Amino acid sequence: MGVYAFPIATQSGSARGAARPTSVIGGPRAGRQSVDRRHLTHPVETPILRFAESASPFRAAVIRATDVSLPTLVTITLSHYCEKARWGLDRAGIAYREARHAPGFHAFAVRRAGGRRTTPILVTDDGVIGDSTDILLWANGRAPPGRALYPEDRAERAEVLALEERFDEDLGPHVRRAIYFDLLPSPKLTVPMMTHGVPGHERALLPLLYGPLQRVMRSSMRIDAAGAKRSLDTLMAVVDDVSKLLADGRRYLAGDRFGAADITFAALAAPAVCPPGYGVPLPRPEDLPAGAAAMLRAVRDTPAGAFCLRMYRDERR
Ligand SMILES: N[C@@H](CCC(=O)N[C@@H](CS)C(=O)NCC(=O)O)C(=O)O
Repeated sequence: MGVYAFPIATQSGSARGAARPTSVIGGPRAGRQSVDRRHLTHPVETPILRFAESASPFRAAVIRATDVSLPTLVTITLSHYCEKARWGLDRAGIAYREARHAPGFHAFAVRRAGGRRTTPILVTDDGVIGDSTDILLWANGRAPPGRALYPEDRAERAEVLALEERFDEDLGPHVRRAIYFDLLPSPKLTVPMMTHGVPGHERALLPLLYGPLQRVMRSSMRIDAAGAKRSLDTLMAVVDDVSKLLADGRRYLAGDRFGAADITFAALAAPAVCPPGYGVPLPRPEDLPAGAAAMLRAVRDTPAGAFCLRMYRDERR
């Protein structure tokens, strides 16, 4: 997991303040003391952070004297683009808090935080960032030495960005459609994943709203048998290309260091591979419906599938 900055005493600030855009990118937030948090790290799971996010009656008084306005990552908890952003922030050593939401409910949170429609969005003192690649680039600009996500060399960086773009366009949406086609009919599998870490009212309401939500998801993502089949072909073409790239024995997709291309491929392929260590516990292969189980075997049996599992095992920290 990542690190977070230990709360620092400032004049003002609130835990919730982080969820509201108060400035535009590039403009420093008025009246706020600028503190470089990069060297003030602390394990993310600490009593003070749990306390800061709790409803304790003592919290307000403490918050008046401390600044816990970390960047807030607003997510659909299960989303693989959100997993990409989480992984990038963790890897770059950026302190942040995550506001997880169930699909459907995310729309209110995104709107409230100043985003457009999709998650992830990152609310920072620099402004609201509404795309996973932009979040990784922002994190890269703030990463301490040794934790960069992109190479400094222009040509190498362009290669990473081209791979990232390909995965964002040709892998992410197709993995999502293919897996939802098989999983949406099984709320027993999907509801626990969709509600992992979300607010209590969303967890309580999602099962009741599951029918309409499923219909909206099916129509907005055009999830049907023909679409799922086309998506499977498209995603397997990307998987084949990645397997070819790996055939020369390279350890990472671009250059000799782990980075944004590896994060993007592994995170966006993850719902088809079910690696241990994903931000939400994914089903065990033996619990998957037949179609999803066949896809998992097909992807896992390739060098690219093995690469995804290795990235989760060795680099998801
Ligand atoms: N290009 C965007 C894609 C993000 C995306 O498609 N997010 C999906 C979740 S996987 C989403 O928020 N969908 C909800 C909606 O469209 O309302 C990125 O990289 O951040």
